[in-house]
Amino acid sequence: MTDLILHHFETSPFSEKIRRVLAYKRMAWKSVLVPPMLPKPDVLELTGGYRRTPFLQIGADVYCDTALICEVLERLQPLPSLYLEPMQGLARILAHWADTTFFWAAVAGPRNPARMNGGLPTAALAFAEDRKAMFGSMKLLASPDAQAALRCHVQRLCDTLGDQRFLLGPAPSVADFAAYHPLWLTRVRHPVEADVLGQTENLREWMDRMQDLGTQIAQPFDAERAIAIAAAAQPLPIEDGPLGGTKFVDRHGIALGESVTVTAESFGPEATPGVLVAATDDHYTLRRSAARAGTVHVHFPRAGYVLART
Ligand SMILES: N[C@@H](CCC(=O)N[C@@H](CS)C(=O)NCC(=O)O)C(=O)O
Repeated sequence: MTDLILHHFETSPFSEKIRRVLAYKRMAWKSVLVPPMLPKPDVLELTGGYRRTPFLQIGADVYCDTALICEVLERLQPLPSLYLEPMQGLARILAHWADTTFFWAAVAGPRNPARMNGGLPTAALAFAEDRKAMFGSMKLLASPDAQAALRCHVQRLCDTLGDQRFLLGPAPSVADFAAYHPLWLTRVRHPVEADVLGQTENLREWMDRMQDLGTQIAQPFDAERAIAIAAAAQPLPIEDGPLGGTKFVDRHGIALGESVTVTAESFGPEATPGVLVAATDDHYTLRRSAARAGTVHVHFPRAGYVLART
């Protein structure tokens, strides 16, 4: 298998989700640290516009969004599985809830920019400005509402867990990794705000179990070498790629071969332009050319992304 290169940053919860999956599946990976805010010239060289973190690179193939990255890792290393039968549908649904509703309650509760005052250090102000631009018209809950919602969500997770080891049974699924990372942000990155976990002993023990699922087999790497790897490689033929499935599914009246953009439906308005080379039931692939990276395929999940003709 060609090397897995994860482009991520330390404090990013979505990156932590994938780092935990890689450790659980005992997969070795190369670690490229990306800036947490714009400008990100090396990121855009590979993704063509998408700036969110993390993304996974395998040669000249770039996989955006952690939901898609989990599917890719599962195909490459099926065991231990993230999608155990008979719960795989529910696991994906729960993961989607955790990556969206639950994540935003965890972020907005303790750290709503509305609570930030003018006394912030310059770097924090620049970060807040960067994120404000990413929100666009998306509205974050006000902090008290987010905190109230977070407590409800945490209680529901607690009830779902009960006395099981993981959310859907004795082994972890993609739902556990998705529910873990917003709480990791709360407990590990912002421990002073972790009282939300105060009454939830089973959830705290579950977090410890999640934390202990394997150790990282990561090798420090850098963006320049990652781009050189993309330049030296050819994108995998669609039928040979880890996402499998070549059946063209047209839901937009856009044919393969047309010039398109793919954009996140919220948070991060930057579009990736390219030529549509695959559109299956659950993902899109764009072919694009970049000055340093050469021809790359950039893959996105359908859910959560907007496809448009250019
Ligand atoms: N749905 C995306 C969300 C990714 C996301 O929002 N990541 C945050 C970091 S944890 C981000 O992109 N922040 C802005 C940035 O890194 O530039 C996923 O699952 O990958």
